[in-house]
Amino acid sequence: MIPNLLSIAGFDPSGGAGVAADLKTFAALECNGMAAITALTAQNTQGIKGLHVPPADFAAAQIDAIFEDAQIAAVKIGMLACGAIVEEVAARLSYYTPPFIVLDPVLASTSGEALATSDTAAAIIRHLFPLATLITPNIPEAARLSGHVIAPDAEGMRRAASLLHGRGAKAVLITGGHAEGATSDDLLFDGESCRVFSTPRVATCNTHGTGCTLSSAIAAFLARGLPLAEAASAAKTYLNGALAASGALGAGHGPGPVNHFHSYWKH
Ligand code: PXL
Repeated sequence: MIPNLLSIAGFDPSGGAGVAADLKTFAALECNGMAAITALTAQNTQGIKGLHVPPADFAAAQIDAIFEDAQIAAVKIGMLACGAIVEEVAARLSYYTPPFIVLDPVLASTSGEALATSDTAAAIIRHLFPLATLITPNIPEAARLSGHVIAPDAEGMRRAASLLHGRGAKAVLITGGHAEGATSDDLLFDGESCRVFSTPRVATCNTHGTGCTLSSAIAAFLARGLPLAEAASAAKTYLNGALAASGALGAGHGPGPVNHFHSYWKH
C-alpha cells in the first residue's frame, strides 16, 4: 500500500513552501499526500504580503476529517501561526497517535518575516515536543527555542541539539543551511549519539521552502520504513538534488522554490 501522509502547515500561494512544498515532496517520494491548513499567507518569492489565520477549531476540524477517514502513516507539522493552534494540533495528535510526527518548528520565513505569534515557541515546546518523533529546527529556530545564542558552526549545532533534547524533544535534527562552509551539514542527536549528514553546498538563491521540503521528505522515508538516521540521510540527498536542479524553475523575481520533481522531469 502507498502510505498516506498528512501535512499540518500553512499555505504559500507561490508553491515553494508550506503545504504545497510538502505535498510535492510526498508525491515525489511515492507517498499519498493530504493537508490540513493552519494559515493562509499572501506571498510570492519576494516576501509575505498578508496572513490569515483560521480559528483553531477549524484547524482541528480538518485534522479530524482526515483521521476519521484514512490511515495516516506519518504527520509533518510546519507553520502553526499561534499558540491556540499549537494546542489544538497537539490535542488531536495525542488522540489519534500517528506512528511518526516530524515537527518543523516554523517561526519565521526564510527572509525573516514572522510566521508565528510570540506565544507559539513556548506552546510548541510544551505541547508538541513530547509528541514529536523528530524536530528539525534550523539554527535561528534552535536559538529561539533554546533561548540561547547558537553559533553557526559544528560546536554550536551540537550544543543546540543537546539543549533542545533537554527541553523534551526525543530526537533533534539541526539543519545547517544557515551555517557556512563548502558543505551543508545537518546534525542528528537522539539523546545518545550524534550523526552528521553532509552534502556539497549548492550555489543557488532558490532556497525557499528547503526546511518544509526536508522535514516532509523525512516523514515520507519514515513512512516507507527507513530508520530515523537513514530517513534523515535520504531526505538530505533528495533536497540536495532538488536544490541543484532549482535553476530550471523561473518562479518569480526573489528566492525561488527547489525542484521537487528533479528526478522525473527530464525535458
Ligand atoms: O519556510 C518556512 C515557511 C513555512 N510555511 C509557510 C511559509 C514559509 C516561508 O515562507 O510561507 C506557509
